Amino acid sequence: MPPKGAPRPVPAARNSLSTVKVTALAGGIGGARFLRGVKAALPEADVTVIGNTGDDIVLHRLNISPDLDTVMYTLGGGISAERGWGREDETFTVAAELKEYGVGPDWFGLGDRDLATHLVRTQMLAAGYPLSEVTAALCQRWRPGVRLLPMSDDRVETHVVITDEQGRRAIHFQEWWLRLRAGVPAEAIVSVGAADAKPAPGVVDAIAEADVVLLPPSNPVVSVGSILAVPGIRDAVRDTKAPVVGVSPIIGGSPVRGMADACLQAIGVETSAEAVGRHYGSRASAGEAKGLLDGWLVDTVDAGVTVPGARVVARPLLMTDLDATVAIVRAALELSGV
Ligand code: FO1
Repeated sequence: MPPKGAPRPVPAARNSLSTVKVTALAGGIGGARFLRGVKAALPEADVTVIGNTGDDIVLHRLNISPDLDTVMYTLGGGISAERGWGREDETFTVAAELKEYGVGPDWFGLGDRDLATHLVRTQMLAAGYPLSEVTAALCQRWRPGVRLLPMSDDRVETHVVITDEQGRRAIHFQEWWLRLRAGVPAEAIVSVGAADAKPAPGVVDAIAEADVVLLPPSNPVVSVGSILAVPGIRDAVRDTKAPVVGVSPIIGGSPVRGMADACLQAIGVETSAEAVGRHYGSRASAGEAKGLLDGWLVDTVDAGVTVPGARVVARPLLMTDLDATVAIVRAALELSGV
């Protein structure tokens, strides 16, 4: 006990794990599923999600933010369980009518309910609201239970350089992903506009002031990579006082979903838990080589993987249901030491 009259020690800012401040850099479907586990594991936590906007696309003059919507719908209870994107109980009447007019593209599924989200976002952006305020307004309806911040209020779009019968050209990521199913090799993946983009308000602080920073099993190139391409965000992760733990999106040499292997190939990174962990790098490395990770969670089939300078732990990583996802989140938090 302190001597009589001594100032009473200030109680710790948080008195239990339940008020922990968690910040996650998330993409679409995999990231959103992981975040459901974060919310279930830490119902009282203060969770900030920095969402990827590199997938954003303008179609029919509508501003569409696929990864922000996937997180918002998944955590807000509106997501299509079957598709993992777009709305539950969805219809595609408008899309069918557009097809009748021969107005494309037909490779991006525009649902009727989903269209309302794009209409609200488009008119708010046109009125001059920044994407971060538009996202907050949309979340007023969906109440995802996390603070969802776009990585930037500036336009950053992922484009993919390919060579096909029309020659060498850059196409929008969504066209490569959905029309080509990433079947044509990506010679380069570019975050158009990133160099001039700024982190959205609150993004850098959310990383700097977190008790733990998580890299969910999102696509390391077009989701996590796009977020890190916004100047200032990579350094914020490198320099935060919070432990940084990533969860491998690759299990046994294959991506769990999506086509992360096609993206990794484009940047010359092998599709393995070890290669992705080393691609993110360790914060214990010095100088320019300083990476992002203190801990790297891999699946049990990848036990033995090493990331020099980071602690690697092997646990089952398939998010087969909410309980499995909660177990993964708990393992990541344990690895972080929070
Ligand atoms: N993914 C598909 O596989 N097919 C689609 O037609 C499709 C439409 C779509 C519409 C709105 C939206 O928010 C997401 C949509 N996605 C679709 C998913 C999206 O392409 C991907 O989730 C990300 O952009 C990549 O992670």
